[in-house]
Amino acid sequence: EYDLLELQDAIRKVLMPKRYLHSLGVQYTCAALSMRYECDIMKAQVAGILHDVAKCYDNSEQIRRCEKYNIPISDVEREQSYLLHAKLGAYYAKSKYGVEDEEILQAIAFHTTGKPEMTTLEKIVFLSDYMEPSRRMIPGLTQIRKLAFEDLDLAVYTTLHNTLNYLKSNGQIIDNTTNEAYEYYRGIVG
Ligand code: DGI
Ligand code: FE
Ligand code: FE
Ligand code: FE
Repeated sequence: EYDLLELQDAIRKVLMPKRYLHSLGVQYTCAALSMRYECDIMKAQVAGILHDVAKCYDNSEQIRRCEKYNIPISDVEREQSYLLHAKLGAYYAKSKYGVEDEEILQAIAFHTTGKPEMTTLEKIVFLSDYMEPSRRMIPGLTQIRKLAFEDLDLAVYTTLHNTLNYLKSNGQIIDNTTNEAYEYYRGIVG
């Protein structure tokens, strides 16, 4: 049903080379984690290769396109409009790349913020985005890369924890969904 070579080709055409390399890295990291957690390897790879498809648009263009397609924009998303590439990406995955699987679309839509009660596939995409091989080194990344293969929920929690600390130390505003995801995973690993 899905043609990964065709999707890779399409993504290579719309994204900058480094962003394309990142997308390939997410695709293959999704495959590896799906093997570990017995998730659908094809579905995870489709979500992985497509997850940043909307990164080809700048911030104001993302707002413009979300308005055009009636994708709801929260106050935080209007302020930090790069967050919209996740929901806009899910929209394009469906409308432009023919993905109809709701779980894949949700995994793309929530790959930046995460959300409470993620499916295994959603957790795999969220983590793969953070840990794929070409991601530039940040504190705690080495630990997360190992932890992801040992305890999926603890890795999701630790990633949210590190991301929130990073955002807060930079005075960035936090999306409700990111906070809700953090509280939820803190509750289940704590
Ligand atoms: O698109 P990528 O760079 O591959 O990764 P991403 O879509 O996960 O975006 C990562 C950035 O998003 C990272 O700098 C953390 C930031 N982020 C995640 N949740 C929030 C957030 N930024 C703000 N301002 N608020 C959030 O809730
Ligand atoms: Fe992204
Ligand atoms: Fe991310
Ligand atoms: Fe990404």
